[in-house]
Amino acid sequence: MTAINKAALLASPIAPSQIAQERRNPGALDEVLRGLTARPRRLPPKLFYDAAGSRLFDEITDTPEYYPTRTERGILAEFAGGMVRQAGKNLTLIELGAGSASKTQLLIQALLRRQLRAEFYPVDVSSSALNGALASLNGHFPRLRVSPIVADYTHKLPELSSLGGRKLVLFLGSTIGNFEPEEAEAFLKNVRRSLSSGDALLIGFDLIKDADVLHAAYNDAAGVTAQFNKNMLARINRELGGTFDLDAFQHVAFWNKRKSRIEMHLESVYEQTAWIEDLGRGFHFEQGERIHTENSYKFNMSSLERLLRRAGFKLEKSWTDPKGWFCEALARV
Ligand code: SAH
Ligand code: AVI
Repeated sequence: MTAINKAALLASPIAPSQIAQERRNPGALDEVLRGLTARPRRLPPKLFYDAAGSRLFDEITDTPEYYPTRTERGILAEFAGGMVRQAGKNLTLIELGAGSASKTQLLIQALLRRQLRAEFYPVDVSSSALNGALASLNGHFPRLRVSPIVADYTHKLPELSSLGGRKLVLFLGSTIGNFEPEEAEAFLKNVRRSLSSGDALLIGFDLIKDADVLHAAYNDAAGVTAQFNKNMLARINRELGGTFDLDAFQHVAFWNKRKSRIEMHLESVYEQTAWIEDLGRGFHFEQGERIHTENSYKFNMSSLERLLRRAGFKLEKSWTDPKGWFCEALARV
């Protein structure tokens, strides 16, 4: 197997192996300060994903309650061949927020049935997730060249236009739902600008469903989602010298039907002050005060089509599962 363990030189990327596990993280300081001084308080979901958070996300996907990953995997297992065929010939794959890229293997397999060689550029803010992706691809696809890119895709998208061949950008898992609606549109416009005519986007959308199913998916009985949520504070403790007591905050997740989103918060169990050494200040929390850590928007066919259209993409074909819980959409520039 020759998955190439080196970073592609696209957007000043850093090879995963070069990332030192540092306690201090100056890049996160501004965002943490802005978020914790805002009212209501909030922290950006990308802060979930250090090594521990990426591992916890993968554990979430194995809980019986978290249906999105296994539902999307089922759709890919059945239709990957048709998706790749629809996207076109001689494809280069780019995956945004690839994580461990476990479902992507189904598309890679389908692609390598149609073309002799392929290039795969998984992009993620989490170097440990990309290392995991490399490790699991390693040995399976001798005709695939893998070039991981550690980057925050909201700051700078890789220079996709410099890549050869027709591009197929993957954005799986309904990660698009973690953006606010106007951010999602701006983000997809940005993706479109970095593509050429004929290139395609394959994007997963979690669909609106029974409130109990949605609620359970973000409140699993084993408490993995709660740990994932609290990892945000654990990470501030590790990397910014914070003193957050993880037992003094509780995981709160609920379906907000009016806004069509699951909201995740961390709620202060009692009145307390937490310090962040690198910010040189404390943050006071009243009992019951919350930090809003994530929204996970859910879609229907018309809202996802509208989002794609506003971003300059044309929905060409879509695939769903028998229950109609998740939708994989192929959109063209
Ligand atoms: N696509 C995978 C993983 C989804 S989890 C799946 O479908 O299972 C979301 C992934 O997006 C994580 O791996 C996280 O590290 C990554 N991510 C979140 N915000 C990001 C950002 N701003 N830039 C790059 N990657 C990001
Ligand atoms: C990555 N993203 C689509 C997940 C979601 O469902 O919104 C993150 C997650 N949050 C809690 N559980 C999983």
